[in-house]
Formats: sequence, structure tokens, C-alpha cells
Amino acid sequence: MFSTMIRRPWDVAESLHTPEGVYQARDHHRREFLKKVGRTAIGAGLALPIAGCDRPTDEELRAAGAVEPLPEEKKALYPAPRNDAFTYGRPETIQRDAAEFTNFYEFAPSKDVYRYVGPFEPTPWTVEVGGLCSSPQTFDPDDIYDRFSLEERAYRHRCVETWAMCVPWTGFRLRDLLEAVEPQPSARYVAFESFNRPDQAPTMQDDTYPWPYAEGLTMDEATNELAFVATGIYGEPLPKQHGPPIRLVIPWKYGFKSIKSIVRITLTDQRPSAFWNTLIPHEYGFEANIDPDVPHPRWSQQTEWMLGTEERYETQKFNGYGEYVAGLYDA
Ligand SMILES: Nc1nc2c(c(=O)[nH]1)N[C@H]1C(S)=C(S)[C@@H](COP(=O)(O)O)O[C@H]1N2
Ligand SMILES: [Mo]
Repeated sequence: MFSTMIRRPWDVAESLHTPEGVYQARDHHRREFLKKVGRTAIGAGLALPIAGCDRPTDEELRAAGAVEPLPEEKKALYPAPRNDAFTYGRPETIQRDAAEFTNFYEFAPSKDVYRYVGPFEPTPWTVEVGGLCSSPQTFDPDDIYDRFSLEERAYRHRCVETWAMCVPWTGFRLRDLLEAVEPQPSARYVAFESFNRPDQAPTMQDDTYPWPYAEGLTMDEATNELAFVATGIYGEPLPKQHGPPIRLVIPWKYGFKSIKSIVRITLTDQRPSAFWNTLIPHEYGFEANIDPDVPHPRWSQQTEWMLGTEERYETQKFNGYGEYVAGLYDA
């Protein structure tokens, strides 16, 4: 479907990641919100027909993202104990609102990623961790479950497109994973890479994008208390659209840093290349810390809106996580 289009990478990014796209998404959300209101009204006995409802049922949504069930002996890992150090400070996003609306460009440039993830097979899987370290290792999800103890963290998430959500992630600190491979002092950055499977992920057939999706952090960022490796969300293993079997969650940075479905982690002394930064460097910085006062050419970063409710909040510097991370950026 992409073969007839002749575009340069920056044209592609512009056309696929446009403000129009966001307005459509917001209209979509408004329609969904009205449907929801309609549903409540029916519940209250005020019959309000919902004609042409194209919203998936809970069952359809769940089936669309379903991954292979955990082996019996691993099932008790979920839900993991909640780490009480973290609270949202606002209402939690409803699970299906997060599952229905997300970014995962390998599958689609639209938000209804759940419709396109069917062919994705995140089992079996391995994550190679290597580079400037003394004990490079390859982990499969079983190794990960055996080596690292899972906890649940309630984090705020903020996309550069200004949508936001509050969700409980299951996982462990990225620092613990890095310590396991014994980083060498020369390691200054950590590079992350997602899978490369154009046969399972349609947008990957468009080679004007710099696939596979990649991201990077400084070593100090990667070993910060907040930097989290997630294997689950809402007390269950990650469904396909949220990036199984493992992904990053970096809550003080714009969402594009939170790379999904990771296959390789490399300790390095060079600043790694990053997907959106490579495509449009003036819009997507490498550092990408959430900051209402760093303007974006297409989206005002002053406020953000919550998935599901569209409630608006003022953007907080570092997404409100300054007590953990501000010290990383002192001049
Ligand atoms: N591999 C990969 N990871 C990715 C993306 C992507 O397109 N591909 N999108 C990013 C963006 S822009 C956001 S906002 C978050 C959204 O994911 P979530 O809603 O599951 O947290 O995933 C990030 N990780
Ligand atoms: Mo994003």
C-alpha cells in the first residue's frame, strides 16, 4: 500500500503525525465520550439508541490484544504488590480507554492500534543485553520473571501530542536489569531497539521510516529510580498494543521515549540514535523531558488532556517528577 507513494522521510512524518490527525483523534474521542454518556443514560432508563457504534466491546478489545497466557507457575506474579511511593494525584485512566488509544507506529499511524496487532507474536521472545558491560546476557520472559521481582507503580504518562493517562504498570527498575550485566565505567548511554518484523507489523513495510524503532537514555537517566521496565499493565501481562513482552516506562519524558517490545539493550559510549529524533530532530529532541515552557512547533505543551475523560491539566515540568530527576539536569 505504500509502494505508490514517493516521499522523503520528513514528508512521511509530517503527513502521518499531523495536527489534523490529532484533531481527528480528539473528535473520535468526543464521539466516544458521547456514546459513553449515551450508555449511562440507557442504564438510567433514558433510552438513547447508539446507532452505528463502531467501538469494540470489552471482549473484542481484550481479544484483539490477547497474548499467550502465562505458564501456570507464573500466574501468581500478577497482580504484583503496589509500590506506595507513587500516586497519580488524579483519577486513574480506565483500562479500556488506554487499550483503545495509543501509539505503536509499527502497526499503524493511527491510534486504534488494537485493530492491527493481531499478527504480532510476542511469544517466544528474547532480549539481548550487551555492549560495554562485563556480563552480557540474553533474557527470555521466564528469565526475567525469575531474576527480577515485580512491583506495581502508578505513573502519569504524557505523550508529546498532549494526550495523557494514569496507569498502573507492573515491572521492575531498569537499574536492576543494567546491574545484572555489570556496566563498565566507559558506558555513558543505553541504546534500546524494538523488534524488526515487517511481516507482522504493516507500517514496517514502509522503509522511509528508520526501522526498527529505537530510543536511548544517558546512563544516569537509565539508572534513576523512576526508569522502569514494564511487563504488565493493570495487573496483567501487557496486551499487544502496549508493547509486550517488555517495554520502557520513563514517566518524566514524553511518551515516545518509552519504547515498546524491546529486543536489544546496548551499553555504549556514543549517544544512540532515536526513531523520532532521526525523522524530525527539531520536533523530537533526544532528551525530551516534559516541560510546558519548551515550545513544540505543532502542539502547545502548556496543557494536557486525559484519555477517556478529556479532562485538562496544566503540564508539569518533568511531569511532576522533579523530586526524582531534576538533579540529573542541573547545569
Ligand atoms: N516500538 C515503539 N515504541 C513506542 C512507540 C512506537 O510507535 N513504537 N510509540 C511511543 C509513543 S509516541 C507513546 S506516547 C507510547 C504510548 O504507549 P502506551 O500508551 O502503551 O504507553 O509508546 C511509545 N513507544
Ligand atoms: Mo507519544
